[in-house]
Parts: sequence; structure tokens; C-alpha cells
Amino acid sequence: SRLTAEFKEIDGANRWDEVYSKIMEESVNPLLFSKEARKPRNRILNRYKNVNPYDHSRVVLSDFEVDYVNANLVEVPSVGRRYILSQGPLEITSSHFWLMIWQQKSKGIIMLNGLFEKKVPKCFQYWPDKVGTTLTFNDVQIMVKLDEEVSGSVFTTRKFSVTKTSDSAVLPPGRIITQFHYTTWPDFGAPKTPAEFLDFLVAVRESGVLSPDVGPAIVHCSAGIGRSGTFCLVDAFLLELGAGRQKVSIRECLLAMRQFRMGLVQTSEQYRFAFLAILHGAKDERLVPCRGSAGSENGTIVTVLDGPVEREENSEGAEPVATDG
Ligand code: PTR
Ligand code: PTR
Repeated sequence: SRLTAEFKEIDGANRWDEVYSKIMEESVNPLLFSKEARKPRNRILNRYKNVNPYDHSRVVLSDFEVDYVNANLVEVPSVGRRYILSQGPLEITSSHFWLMIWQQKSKGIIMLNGLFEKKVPKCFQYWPDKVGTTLTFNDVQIMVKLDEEVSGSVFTTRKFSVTKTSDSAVLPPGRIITQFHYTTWPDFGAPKTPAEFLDFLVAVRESGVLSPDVGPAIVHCSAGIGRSGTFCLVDAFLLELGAGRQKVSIRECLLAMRQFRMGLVQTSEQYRFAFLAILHGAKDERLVPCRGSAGSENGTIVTVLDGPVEREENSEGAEPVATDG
């Protein structure tokens, strides 16, 4: 298929760095500002000095002393997807993070980082430690109880019941929020195999937290750009393929998403991985349902699904992805 050919061409000529640098250049938009992030009272609410939300798409908290949180609404209108990409909360922003989840009516949290990586803290543990215990955030009047935790080899699923004590309309047990915690993805790196990542994506999708009838899911890692951007790019692009829009390129999809939050996909290795995961996902019935071969619209999809993708990428995907040195 077209995508396989493109992947092989870039891989063969070892051009991922070049392709990725081009995307970084093309992402620059002098009309996008992050002024709120730089205000003195908000600066301390950012985990990284160089990762700030654009003003136009930032998530604004209401009815609270602080309206700022390092998070953006990222929209892919062509496929009806909306995600909130956020930094991993700091201790002092954990309550703001939960207020955002509450106000945006999100049902899911997709966490792609460890709390510590190479012994460096990357995210505050914003949820209770033990099943059955509750964490209370007094400033926002939100209580978070951990109801269930199921650990797998690649990801852990936690179910929380969240109540806002000032909101009498929502009585305990409150709202159920599910967290999908991918525990094996190094920062600035890629998951071990596309298959492992795609199983995670299937679990997230099947839970319904990404569906358009609930608030946007929260996607975060440490900075909320590298791994979070990679996750959303794969999900959104597979939807594009499912909708038969095979003319859209992965590059264009990423460039559009980068207008909502800076720096999405942080390395050429992550970009290559997104490409590989999309090639694998395109022939995975669970992610891109095959709609048969009848009809002109379906005919276009078949060209994406057909071809030598399976044999070639399966062997490649199992190997560790080359780093950029
Ligand atoms: N200042 C950090 C840096 O540039 O290295 C910011 C940063 C940290 C950027 C982590 C991206 C990071 O990865 P991720 O978005 O996947 O957590
Ligand atoms: N780790 C990056 C750095 O060293 O600056 C963090 C970063 C890079 C943040 C780029 C945002 C970026 O934006 P863009 O990729 O859109 O230029």
C-alpha cells in the first residue's frame, strides 16, 4: 500500500531524522501564543519551562481561584475525536487536574509514563495508593476513591469513584473514572512492539472513554507532548483510515494536531513508531473494521489493508526500534 511504500522508502534511506525535522519546522506558527502559561502566578504550575499550552486551546478552569492548567483540548474534527493532552500533574496541580476532569466530564485518563523514570520524578501520584482508600482535594472539594486496580504486564487499569462534595446533584458513589496506565513506555522512546501498544489502544477504545458522547479523555505523560502525541496520532489516523480517507497523510494529521498543543511526538523514533503502529493497526480488525470489498468507498480501504504489510512489518516490529544517536 501507499503507507507501506512510504515507510519502506524512509526506512531504507534512513531518513526519519530528516522527515521529523521537517515536521518540526513546518509546525512553527507565529500566531500561536502561550501567554497565560508565562504569567508569574501560573509559571509554578508548569512542570517544564519549555512545554506550555497555547492560549487558544488551553483548558480553562471555572469557578475556582486558578483558571490555568497545563493542558490543551486537541481536536481532530474529521473523525470526531477530542482529547485533552495534559502534563503529568505536580503535587500542587493535582487538585486542578481533577477539577479539569470533573468540569470537562471526562470518563477516562490515559497515562503513558511512570511516576519515576531513571529515578527522576516525572509525575505526582494524583490518585490513592490502596484499593478502598480515598484522597481528598479540599481546595476543589473533590474526593477520589480507588475502587479497583488490575495490573497487567503492559498496563494497569484503575477505577475511581469521584465525588464533588459541593455538588449536591452528584451523590456518592459519584462518577466512575477509569485510568489506563501504560507502564512500559520510556520517555523519548517507543513501546517495545506495535502489537503491545495496539492491544492497549483496543482496551482504551472498547471502554468507551474516547467516544464522542462523553467528555474528552485526558491523555498525559510527563510533559504531555511526546508519548501523548504519539498515542493520539495513532488513534486518530487509524480512524481516518477507517473512514476511508486514505488521502490524508500521517504528517498532515500530526501537523494539524500540533496547532492545538506544541511538540506532539518528540523524537524521530516516536514518529517512526507511530507510522509502524498505524501500518499494523490498519490490518487489525479491532481497530479498523474491514467493511468488505463492495462499494467504491470500501474499495479505497482495501488498498490500504492489502499488500505486503503483514509479513514484512511483523518481523520488523518485534525488534527494538533503532535510536537516533
Ligand atoms: N524540558 C523537557 C525536555 O525538553 O527534555 C521537557 C519534556 C519532558 C518534553 C518529557 C517531553 C517529554 O516527554 P513526554 O511528553 O513523553 O513526557
Ligand atoms: N524537549 C524539547 C526541547 O528540548 O525543547 C521540548 C519541546 C520541543 C517542546 C519542541 C516543544 C517543542 O515544540 P515544537 O516541536 O512544536 O517545535
